Amino acid sequence: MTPAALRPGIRVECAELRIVSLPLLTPFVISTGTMKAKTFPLLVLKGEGIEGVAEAVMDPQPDYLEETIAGAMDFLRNVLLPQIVGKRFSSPFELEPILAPWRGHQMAKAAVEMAFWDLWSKSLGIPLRAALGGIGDSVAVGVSLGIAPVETTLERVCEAVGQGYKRVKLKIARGHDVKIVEAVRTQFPEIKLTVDANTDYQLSHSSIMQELDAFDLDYIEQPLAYDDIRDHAKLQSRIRTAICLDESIRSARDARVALEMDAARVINIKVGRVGGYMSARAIHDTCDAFGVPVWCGGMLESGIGRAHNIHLSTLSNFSKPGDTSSASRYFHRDIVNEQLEATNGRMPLPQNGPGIGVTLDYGFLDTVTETSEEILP
Ligand code: OSB
Ligand code: MG
Repeated sequence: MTPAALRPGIRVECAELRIVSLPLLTPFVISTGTMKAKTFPLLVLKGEGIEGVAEAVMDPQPDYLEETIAGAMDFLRNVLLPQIVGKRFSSPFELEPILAPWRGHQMAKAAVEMAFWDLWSKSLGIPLRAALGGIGDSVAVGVSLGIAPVETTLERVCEAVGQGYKRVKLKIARGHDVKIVEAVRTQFPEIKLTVDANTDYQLSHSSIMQELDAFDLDYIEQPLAYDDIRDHAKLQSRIRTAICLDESIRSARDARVALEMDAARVINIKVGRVGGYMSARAIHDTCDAFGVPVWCGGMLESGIGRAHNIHLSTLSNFSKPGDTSSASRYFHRDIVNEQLEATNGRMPLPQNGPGIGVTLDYGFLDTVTETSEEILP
């Protein structure tokens, strides 16, 4: 077989960019706000009769990180896609000189890179997992439960545990922390339990984090500011529970700095947040070198993003359960033809063809598409 690098590659003939909106079955509440629908840019790169697909994970408003859908659409439409469409690339690595010079916009860049990885692996006839270097046909997953009253939370935990999920993550916020964790831990003494504060605390709240030490949490995710690493190191020195960073890690350099400072002992990788698969793999490898486990986070993605997440999670250092739970927990109906469902806490790798292994249900997609445009050379 000819080495991939010597093959002619694939020409991106055109791009289709949509905004899609799917209602969520249950509003998802975190410390920064409530999501009632999942609205996202969907990108299809087309070439040589093949389609590479990805979704972008920024929110309409800059409440998780700085990017917004409006800003990303402008950047994709006017800057990134015109640099890609009409060109031939022999591998995703050739996108780097186009993507790297632009500041920020990790989620927009990731969408382009991810769609191309899908297109490229399809052109090679291999699963995305194989192109990325992963192994296995399923990945361990847990659930992420939004902020809710104690009774509701206990019911949701009970349901997730009954379904066999490998870990339960509770969203916390100031005033909604120790009591809820205590209630869940008391009723479920054995489960793997974590919390995610989505940046709601400051170093002055260290005593609350110290109280959480009593509940044998696997980690406390992103307690402090999204743009901080240093204070997380101070906090880590004051508590026994591992800190897991999410929002604060956008690059392999961020990961190295955080691990050198002992600001985190676990890292959540979201391809969108870190600017694509090359960056995600670099973070994965950096963590591996430090002996630090990673896991794959989620952004309430549709089946497209979910499929990407599952393929990424097959890399060897994804050794803690990820957030890619069953799509039926989020949506009445998905935009892909394949139903992505976990059984007994394992999500099977979608394998309906090469690449991401899922296919768009165009009939349904059209009914949930708010805008659609084509970018030609
Ligand atoms: O911090 O991981 C997060 C959802 C939206 C924004 C931020 C986060 C989340 C989740 C959901 O935790 C994970 C999922 O179920 O996709
Ligand atoms: Mg998080």
